[in-house]
Amino acid sequence: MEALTSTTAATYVRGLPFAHTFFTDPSQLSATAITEGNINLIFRVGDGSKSVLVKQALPYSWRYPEFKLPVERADLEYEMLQIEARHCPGQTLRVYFYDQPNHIQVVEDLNQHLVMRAGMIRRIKYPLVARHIGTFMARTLFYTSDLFLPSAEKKAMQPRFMNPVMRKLQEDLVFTQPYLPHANNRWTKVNDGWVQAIYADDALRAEMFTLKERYMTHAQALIHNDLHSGSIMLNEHETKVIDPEFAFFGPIGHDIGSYLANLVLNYAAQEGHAPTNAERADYRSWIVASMRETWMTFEAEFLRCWECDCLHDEWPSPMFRQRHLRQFLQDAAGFGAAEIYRRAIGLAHVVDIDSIADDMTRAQAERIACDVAYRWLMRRSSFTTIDDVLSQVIIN
Ligand code: SR1
Ligand code: MG
Repeated sequence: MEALTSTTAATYVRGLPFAHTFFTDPSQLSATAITEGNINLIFRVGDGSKSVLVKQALPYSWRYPEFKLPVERADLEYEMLQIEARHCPGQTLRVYFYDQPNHIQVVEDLNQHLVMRAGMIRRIKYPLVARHIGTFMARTLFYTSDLFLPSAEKKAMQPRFMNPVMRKLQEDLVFTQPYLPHANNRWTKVNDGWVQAIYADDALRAEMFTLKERYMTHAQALIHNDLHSGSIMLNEHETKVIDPEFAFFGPIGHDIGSYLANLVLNYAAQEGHAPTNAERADYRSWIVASMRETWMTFEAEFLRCWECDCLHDEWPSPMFRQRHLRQFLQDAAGFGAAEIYRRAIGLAHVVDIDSIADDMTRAQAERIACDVAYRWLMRRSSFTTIDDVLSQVIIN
């Protein structure tokens, strides 16, 4: 099927049997393009009173067409959404219809929600997001790990979620290119010398490649693998995680670290967004508190699931539990560092920082974020509590 346009997206939905039960008058449907993501074509299609989102997987990334991607990623995303819905329905997007031959999903339109990244740029405080995301990560990760799944069942699931092309993309963009001179990398020009120093730092690269190897080989649980504030839609009451097309069996700390890293990126970006020092300090305090609550919720819920839902716990050791949770924390710091570096000096940046108009302020935000990344990366093996992780974030 050809790439949809605003005209053909409305015609497409009008032709679906689903449209005749969902909409009062499908003949009134019209569509507008949504251009926030990097990967898929997305349209809002509505009749004036109700709407859906139409998401089409093309054989390339729509924002970066030079990246060729398998359209079957939409099949994986659809399956992953079903798994997430089983373990954490409150945070999972509802799919109304999946057109498998054309790799098009028709999903609920979260038009009462905002992309979390956009909300954070405006310094909106979300009172429930830490509890929602902490719970989402704990449940989706625990129930797809070896701690819960029977050994054979987990091994049988792994080939289905091999997802080699999407994984290779992240191996390159997150774990390789930002630490070497590469044509894809970009940053604010005044930071030239500082970026060259990163390329010259083989100790940094060695730590990053340790994480890259762990990312590629440590099949702990079915991870979202692109869990950032652009993959979350929310409001004061509700939080939904979207876009799990990168899912594969990987390290649990990756989802946690990626999410926390994007909060750090916004913390750094407030350098250029907050109108006063007081407002900047106030929002940064909220970010740090929310990061703490996210981890505390994750830890408590993960342990609760382990305690309550393992009929035959094959890992009965309190010391192992404690060690395992500490390893997630240290991994989260390492994978979080990779996410920060790649969003500041790699290919795919975040609008939090890129929308800062003044060059010097943007450069400062890049350096604040990467300084946290450096400390997380190089000190992570000493972290035993979330406060150890957060103490590396706070600047005065
Ligand atoms: C070429 S795709 C760039 C990025 O967009 C997605 O959100 C993934 O994180 C990917 O690395
Ligand atoms: Mg995405």
